Amino acid sequence: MISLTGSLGVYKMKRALITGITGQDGHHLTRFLIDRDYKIFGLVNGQRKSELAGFIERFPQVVILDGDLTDFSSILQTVLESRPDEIYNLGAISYVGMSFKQPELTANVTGLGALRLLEAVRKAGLEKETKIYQASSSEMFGKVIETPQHEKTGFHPRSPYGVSKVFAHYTCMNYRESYDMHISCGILFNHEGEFRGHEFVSRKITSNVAKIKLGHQSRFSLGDLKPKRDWGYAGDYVEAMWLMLQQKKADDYVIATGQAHSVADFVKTALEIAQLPGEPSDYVDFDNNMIRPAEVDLLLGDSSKAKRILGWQPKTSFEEMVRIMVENDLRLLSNGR
Ligand code: NAP
Ligand code: G4F
Repeated sequence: MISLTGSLGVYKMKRALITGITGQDGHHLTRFLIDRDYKIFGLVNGQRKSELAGFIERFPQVVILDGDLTDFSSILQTVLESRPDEIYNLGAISYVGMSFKQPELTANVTGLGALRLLEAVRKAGLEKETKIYQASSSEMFGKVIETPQHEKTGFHPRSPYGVSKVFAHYTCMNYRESYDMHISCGILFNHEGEFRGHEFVSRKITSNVAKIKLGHQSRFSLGDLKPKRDWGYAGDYVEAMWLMLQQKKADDYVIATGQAHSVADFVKTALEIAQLPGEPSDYVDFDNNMIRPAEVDLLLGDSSKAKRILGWQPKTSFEEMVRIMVENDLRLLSNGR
C-alpha cells in the first residue's frame, strides 16, 4: 500500500496488478478500481498491443508493465515492481474457438500462466500479503452434469480452453491449501458489454445488427443458433471479483444471472432493439466454419452463494445488456469507427 499523510491522518492507497488489463474485463475492472482510489499496474504482453493505445487514452494513470504469462521472469519482475495488495489474473487466450486451433498456446497461457503467477508471488515473498483473483470460467462445466451449475458441480470441459481453466482452477485450490494463500476463483458465466472482442458471438451479433440498421449490409453469418448461455453484463461482474478479495477468507464463487438464452434469442433481442422487423432467419446465414469440434449446449448458473456471502447480485437485465451493446455499436459506426 502507498501511505499518504495529511490533515485527515494516514491514507493507504491500495495497489492492484491486473493481467489481461487490455481485455474486456480489464477495462471494466480498471474503471471500478480507479473509482476506489487504487494505484493500478497492468501486465501487458509482447508486441501485439492492438488494444493498448485506446486503453492508455482512457486510463493514462495506469502503470503499464511489459510481461507475458508464458514468461516467468517477466511475471516475477512485474510482481516485484508493483508489490500489489491484490492481483487479478484476467490474462488468457479466452476465445474458445481459437483454443481448438492453438491448444498448446492456450494451455501455456491460460493454464500454466496461472501457475507461473502464483509461483512469482511466492518467489517475491508476498504469499501472505497479496490477495489473488483467478478468472475461472463456466466453460469448465462444459457438458454439464446438472442444471443449474453451482460451486460443487463437477467439471466436464469441452475445449482446450475449458481444460486449461480447470488446470488453473485446481492449481489455485492447491496453492490456497498448501501455502495458505488468499486465492479466490470466480467461476464467471458469460458476460458481455461495450468492450467485448468482435470474435465473440454477442459482439458479432450487435456489430452486424448495427451495420444492417445503418444500411451497410443486409445479412451476416453465424454458426449454431441453439446453444444457450447465461449472459450477464461485464460491468456488474467485475464488482464480484473485487468483493471476493475483500473477504477475510478466500473461496470460490459462481457469478451468473440465473437465466439462459439461446444464440437465436440474442439475435432476436438485438433486432428488436435496433427496430429491425422480422426473424433471425431473415438476416442470418449459416457458417459451418463456426461449428466447434465439441459444443457446450447449455450453461445456467446458480450464484446464491455469492448473493449470501458477498452480497452480490446482477443489476443489468439481459435486454439492458443487449441494448448497451447495440447502442454502443450504432454510435461507433455512426462516428466512422
Ligand atoms: P479478453 O477480452 O479476451 O482479454 C484477455 C486478455 O488476456 C487480453 O488483454 C490479452 O491481451 C491478454 N493475454 C492474452 N495472452 C496473454 C499472454 N500470453 N500474456 C499476458 N496476457 C495475455 O477476456 P475477458 O472477456 O476480458 O475475460 C477476462 C478473463 O476472464 C479471461 O481469463 C477469461 O478467460 C475469463 N472469463 C471470461 C468470461 C467472459 O464471458 N468474458 C467468462 C468467464 C471467464 P492481448 O489481447 O494483447 O493478447
Ligand atoms: O461467444 P462465444 O464464443 O462464447 P463461449 O464459447 O461461451 O465462451 C465465452 O464464455 C466463457 C464462459 O462460459 C468464457 F470463459 C470464454 O472466455 C468466453 O468469454 O460463443 C457462445 C456460443 C457458443 O455456443 C458458440 O458455438 O455461441 C455459439 N456461436 C454460434 N455462432 C458462435 C457463433 N460463437 C462465435 N464466437 N461466433 C459465431 O459465429
